[in-house]
Amino acid sequence: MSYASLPGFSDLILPQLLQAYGFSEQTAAITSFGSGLINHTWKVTTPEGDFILQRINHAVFKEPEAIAFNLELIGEYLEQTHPDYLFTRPMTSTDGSNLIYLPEGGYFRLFAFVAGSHSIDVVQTADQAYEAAKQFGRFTRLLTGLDASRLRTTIPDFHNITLRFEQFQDALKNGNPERIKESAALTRRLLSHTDIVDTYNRICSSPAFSIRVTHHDTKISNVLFDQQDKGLCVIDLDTVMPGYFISDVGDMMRTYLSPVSEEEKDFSKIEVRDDMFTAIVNGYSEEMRDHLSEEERGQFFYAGCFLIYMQALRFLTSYLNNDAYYGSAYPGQNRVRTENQLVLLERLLEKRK
Ligand code: GN1
Ligand code: MG
Repeated sequence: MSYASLPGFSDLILPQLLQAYGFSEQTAAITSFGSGLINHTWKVTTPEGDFILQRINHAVFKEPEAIAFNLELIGEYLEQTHPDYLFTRPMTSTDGSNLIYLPEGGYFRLFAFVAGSHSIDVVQTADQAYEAAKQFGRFTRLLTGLDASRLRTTIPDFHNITLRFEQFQDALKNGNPERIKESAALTRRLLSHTDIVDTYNRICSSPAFSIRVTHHDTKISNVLFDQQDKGLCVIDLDTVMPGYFISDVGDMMRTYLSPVSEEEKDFSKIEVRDDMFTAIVNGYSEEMRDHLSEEERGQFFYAGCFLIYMQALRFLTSYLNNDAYYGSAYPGQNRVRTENQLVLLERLLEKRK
């Protein structure tokens, strides 16, 4: 067996996992895979085929069983109603479990690697944005017949911006005093957009906005594409929960509109590409048009503002709390990411007209 970069793991964990799924240690090769910050992912290559192994971040997902439950429920439903949909369900171990717990390693699951598929890390063309938006819309549409309230909530209040705002205010009171001082100008800029929170509260109390099965992590790397760059399906379903469409559309806006990511330190490179905005609206609407109410259809622009603002709040909250939750790869990363998201929000708001 060969492994490459397995941070934090003793040499004992992976052999145990391979065994749990019935693979031979001698012939399996494991490499780190993807760029997610929360869960860790590996690709497992074996003579029987390729697989994706993932460790669930238990600090973030307090009840990994809730994820396993949701995937089973959705998997069953899709098998009955849309058997052609490519749904990436966790594989069962030799003892019939779809979630493995190892006391020294945490929670793991394994997926078959979808042959012939690839993912994209950065949106380059509007066609890619369109295809991705269509896939996220399709996922929600195919599940409209499944009562979303049957799903378990894997992260409580994940996209509740009212709570995120409260957490930010709490960090302003109880966080690291030096960081609070240093972030005063950023804080002022953030506090000038609280109308975004007010609109969210109106949405929550409006009967025109429906709770649906929502993905909640619609970055482009969570879509599988075929060799012709057509979307196949969505992956990374841990945050699939009941939610509003603004979450999925908003996170696409947040991550596809600008040619540079949330990590970019040169804020002059941040811009809002009109063709990406149109591609997201068209791709998502292609699937969801007949399901969205007129009021919902009027909130595509707001969706972008909502998600970008919430992310800025979450990054600064993390920074003020000494990088709790997100961690940081270099000092100040979460402050830089906050300002990046704030600039993106400002650029988007300039387009309102
Ligand atoms: C986290 O680790 P990753 O990239 O899948 C976060 C998202 C944020 C994103 C920002 C469970 O996602 O909500 O948008 O970081 N996921 C969780 O980089 O908190
Ligand atoms: Mg994720």
